[in-house]
Amino acid sequence: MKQDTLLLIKPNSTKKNQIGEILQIVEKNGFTIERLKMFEMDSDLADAFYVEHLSKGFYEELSEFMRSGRIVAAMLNREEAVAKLRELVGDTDSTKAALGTIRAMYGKSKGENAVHASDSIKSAKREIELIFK
Ligand code: FUP
Repeated sequence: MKQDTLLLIKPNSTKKNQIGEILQIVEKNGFTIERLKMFEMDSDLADAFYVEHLSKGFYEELSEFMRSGRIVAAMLNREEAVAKLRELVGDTDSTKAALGTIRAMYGKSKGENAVHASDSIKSAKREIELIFK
């Protein structure tokens, strides 16, 4: 079934001029870019986007990182988009991500992991609404 998911290219990657390369990988893997947006997160948007992590010890660092530069959001469509994008993005911790995944290629650590990919159809709907509203 065709579905939409959300990819965020995080500030560490936009700073290194890796937007084009990452979008190219995504397109080569069968995803169609339906919507695209460049923006900066403020603390309200970071709180809303990562609401499940608000009470975690790493949250302040996560929020600071997400507010440290420009972000590119891409709404992507393909068959089984949510699961396929998670597979292409790799493990949260870039140092543990499988060879060939976007996080292995462009990420540095668990925090600075280059990209975000929605983890379920429900999250994708919520995140797309939040970012593209
Ligand atoms: P993911 O779904 O792979 O993006 O991972 P999570 O939803 O578990 O975490 C969201 C973001 O919080 C990660 F991209 C990085 C950050 N994080 C940390 O910095 N430390 C942690 O221990 C867990 C997550």
